Amino acid sequence: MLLLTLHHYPQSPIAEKIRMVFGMMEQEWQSVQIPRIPPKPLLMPLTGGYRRTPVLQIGADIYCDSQSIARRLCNLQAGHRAYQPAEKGLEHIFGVFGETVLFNLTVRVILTSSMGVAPEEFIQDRASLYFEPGWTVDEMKNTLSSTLLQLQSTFDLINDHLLAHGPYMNGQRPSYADAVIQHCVWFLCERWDGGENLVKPFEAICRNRELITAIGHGSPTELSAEQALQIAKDHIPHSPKGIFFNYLGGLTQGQMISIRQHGTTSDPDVTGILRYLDNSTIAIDYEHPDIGLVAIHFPVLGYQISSL
Ligand SMILES: N[C@@H](CCC(=O)N[C@@H](CS)C(=O)NCC(=O)O)C(=O)O
Repeated sequence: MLLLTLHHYPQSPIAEKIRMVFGMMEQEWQSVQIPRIPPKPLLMPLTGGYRRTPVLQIGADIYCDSQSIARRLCNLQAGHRAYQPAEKGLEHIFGVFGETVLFNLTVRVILTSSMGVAPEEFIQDRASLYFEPGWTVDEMKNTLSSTLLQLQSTFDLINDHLLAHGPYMNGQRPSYADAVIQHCVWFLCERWDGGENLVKPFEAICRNRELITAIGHGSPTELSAEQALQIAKDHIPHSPKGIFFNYLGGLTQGQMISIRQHGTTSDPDVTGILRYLDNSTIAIDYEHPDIGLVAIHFPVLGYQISSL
């Protein structure tokens, strides 16, 4: 049985979401630390150029983006502890809300309040991923109070739900949806000195935070990036091939395509041969001289997929 390997760094909130899910799954996993900003030379052979965090590796199958990681995990036996089968659809829908609304607002607060404090190179890099092109420091600072109002409004919705149905989003058992909330609460409280005060009035969210924090991260062991590359080299991809999508937009299995996170110009295109496509997931075959063939998996939602 192949171990799960997470490529990440401790400060990454989106990696924290996956680490929380590992905790719910009581999962053993291997932890590879990657740099916080490019270059990431020991990650690129696995991801074909995708530079974001986290990335999950299972042998020579590589899962980019927390959505595609979530979908892979929920199909594992232990995944049922974090994704009750009957709730899977709602869990993923909530995951999209988490990324597009909750995380977006949170990251704006953290980055804006880090301006002039965190290294300029870091701010510039992250702003190119999360802010609109042409953003200015003044504009971000002027809109901070409105961003905070929106964030509180989002917390209010979640808090109401937890008061009525909690202590977990799904009722009596922890699940992915709790990690979707709590990685943002964690980010806010770890990295912004106003975080604790902002969250405090939302009592059901705070209770949920205590419960999710107590679950922990499962059982990680350290692995070097070189060892992770060797694992990929020693394996071939095991994920299925095929096309299972009604509307294909002209795509055919075996053709060259490129994939990029939607809505940013600073994420590179990842190119490879279309291996698999269904309503939620797309995978390409990608060959790197150092490690041979890997299959790289992305979510369909949120990604720009183009024929070459
Ligand atoms: N849609 C992606 C977003 C991932 C993302 O933006 N992660 C942040 C870290 S929390 C990142 O990649 N930052 C830049 C980096 O690590 O190079 C996902 O859900 O995994």
